[in-house]
Amino acid sequence: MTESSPATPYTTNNVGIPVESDEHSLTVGADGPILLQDHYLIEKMAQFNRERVPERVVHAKGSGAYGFFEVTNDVSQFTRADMFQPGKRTEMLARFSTVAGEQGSPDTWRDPRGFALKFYTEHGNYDLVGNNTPVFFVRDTIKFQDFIRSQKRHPVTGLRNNDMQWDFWTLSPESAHQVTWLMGDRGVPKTYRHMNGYGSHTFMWINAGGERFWVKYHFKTDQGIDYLTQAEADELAGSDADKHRRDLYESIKSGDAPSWTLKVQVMPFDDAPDYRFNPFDLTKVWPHGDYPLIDVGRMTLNKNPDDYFIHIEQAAFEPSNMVPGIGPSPDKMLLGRLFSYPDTHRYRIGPNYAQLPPNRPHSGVNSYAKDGPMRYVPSNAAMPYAPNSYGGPAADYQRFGDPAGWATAGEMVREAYKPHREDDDFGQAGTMVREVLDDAARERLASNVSVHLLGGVTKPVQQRALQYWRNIDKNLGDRIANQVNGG
Ligand code: HDE
Repeated sequence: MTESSPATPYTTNNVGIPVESDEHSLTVGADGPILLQDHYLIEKMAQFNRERVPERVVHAKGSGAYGFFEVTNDVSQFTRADMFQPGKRTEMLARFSTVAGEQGSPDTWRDPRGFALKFYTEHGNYDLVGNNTPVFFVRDTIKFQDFIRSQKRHPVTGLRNNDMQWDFWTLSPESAHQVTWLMGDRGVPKTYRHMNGYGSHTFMWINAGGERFWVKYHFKTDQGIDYLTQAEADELAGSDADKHRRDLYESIKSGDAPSWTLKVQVMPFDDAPDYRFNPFDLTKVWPHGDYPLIDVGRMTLNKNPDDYFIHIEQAAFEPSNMVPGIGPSPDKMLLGRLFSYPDTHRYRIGPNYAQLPPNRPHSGVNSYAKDGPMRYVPSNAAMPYAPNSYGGPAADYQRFGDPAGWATAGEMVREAYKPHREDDDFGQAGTMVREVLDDAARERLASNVSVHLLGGVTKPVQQRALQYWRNIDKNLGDRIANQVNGG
């Protein structure tokens, strides 16, 4: 038996009872069988078997920190959301992630990065669950599950498979814009601190007078955009798979708190029907020349969580968390996500996930929800039903009701978005290649794509992929074809 000095805390079991040993189970004689009455041993084994919750089906590998958001410019003419009112400071949580890799996968694999934010506002949690790119691979929720399966592991081999990736992408030409981002420099940020974040979807803002606007969020990194080349990323994937997690933790720990400046593009509500691109299509951006960036504020991450599992693994972001002054748009991806996230949390964490520290609003809860597994914060409501005559909470439509929404009418259909005059799948990707990238960046893009296409992609899919790139930009496509065909 080890002896402890009175100053050393003594080990207890989970209900505080001092245990007899950290090292020896209770047996009949030193070599005898283990006794069932060694309750502590059994508790220890059982607890260990239940240490994991299921990892996120996408965005499993991530890192996060707490911080605050400060308003620096008056945008109250566009939204009444309390966190965007002049002078306001709101506490927040951020989680960054890769998409396709599992929990232990390298931070430097080529992938979009998640940029999930939770703001603890006066009117409950506002979650903005975006990526480090302003667009996405598909524009309808119904294709998301297929898309993700094509990027994950092959059902037979259990291996990642480039052929599945290109097969899906080339059969889904709406992916061209996002794939061009992914295969270029932004596909592997230098660290989480060196990337921008985007709300990606179009959202609705509603001001105090009930006027509606369409809005897109851009979080510009104050550390500057920086990236890793494919060679640097590959090297780090082997030598320091947790490079980006380590970087975020250590920079905050050393007092070097990263920050991002929030800017928004605002479209007057009535511009939407005739805008040159369908403004709700997630594969499109709004060129800044049409809708310039307007300053809003700055977010700063200055506090590492004191327990990774509690605060980051159990963080539950949900695009459906929208507060008064903010609403959804007719983006079919956003609308699907409004269902999917709370659903996954109930399965992954449990139905009372909103009571856990990262998910608990700072503004208090007056909900009528009750009971269920692991519930421990009692309901504030005087009676478990509404309406009641005992002073229980009552919804206040005058203050919080949102008569706005978007106007809609029509038959039920299963159709593509109505194309606007400049809508097509390859146009914006081509503009990016020709007008945003410089020669060196175009060369890195061509090389990243051709190396990827030579990594086990079958001939017919490869040929389709070369056509896909020629559709984006003829010169770039020819350059990739030369490299792939050994020209
Ligand atoms: Fe997600 N996504 N997603 N997603 N997503 C999840 O939620 C989903 C999409 C994004 O750090 C899941 O808690 C559907 C776009 C981030 O915890 C899941 C669709 C964008 C994170 C889910 C999309 C994102 C997730 C997995 C099609 C950028 C990590 C576990 C409409 C604008 C959040 C979980 C964190 C996570 C579903 C598309 C970003 C399964 C159905 C587009 C940053 O619910």
